[in-house]
Amino acid sequence: MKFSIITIFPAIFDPYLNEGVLKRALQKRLIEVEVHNLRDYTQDKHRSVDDYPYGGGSGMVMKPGPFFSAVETLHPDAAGRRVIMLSPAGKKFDQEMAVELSKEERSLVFLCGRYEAIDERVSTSLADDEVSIGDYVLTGGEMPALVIIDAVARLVSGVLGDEHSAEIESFSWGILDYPHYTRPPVYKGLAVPETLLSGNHKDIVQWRRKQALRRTVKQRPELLEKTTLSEEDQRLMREIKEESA
Ligand code: 4HQ
Repeated sequence: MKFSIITIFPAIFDPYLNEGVLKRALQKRLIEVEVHNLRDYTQDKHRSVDDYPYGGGSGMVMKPGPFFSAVETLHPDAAGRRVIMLSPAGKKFDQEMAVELSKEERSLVFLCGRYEAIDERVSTSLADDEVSIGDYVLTGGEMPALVIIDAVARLVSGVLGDEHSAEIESFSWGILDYPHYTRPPVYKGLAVPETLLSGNHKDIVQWRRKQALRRTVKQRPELLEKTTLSEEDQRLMREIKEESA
């Protein structure tokens, strides 16, 4: 899986990519990340990437030229690239999009903007997708690009150990995760739920599923609209409702 990043702050990326799971994935050549400085694709002696907005108003706008030059120079074959512009106006990134992107054969090229905005012609005529990581305003597209790369890279085969591969395939996202515990069995008077200490695997699986459903109803009920619950899940849901009644 190949990721390419275009930014005026290339130094942001190395520290994050060179730790943990992503560092190992890079070492194993399961993913490849190139970081390019947008200013290398400017023409003027000041290497300017922004200018005043047509029509007036506050803030600066990123010029289209450097983004077009960077993409066309670095990825001249349009069929081999998928250009993703980070913007709060984009489609909201979620796990479903992460799965879709993880199956992409083309290089994923991330355009990271700074300042007030990027000239509209970048989104309409250079980017294939405009993506947002959430409804808040950041100072740049660099963290959104890292968020997406992180979520996509862990879905690439071999990046997580086998211990986690079942989780990726299964239903485990769509509803919230169940609560996790480790030693000690009692900490500051707070006990681990007894089912988890029982050694009864069937009971544990059912307890976890019910907790996951309970948590989802309470904290993220809208997630349940997207999911189809099994007969067993529906039974557990009835139990949850009766318990709270
Ligand atoms: N920005 N999801 C403004 C974001 C953002 C987001 C990126 C701020 C682009 C110019 N990007 N720049 N939220 O807030 O993706």
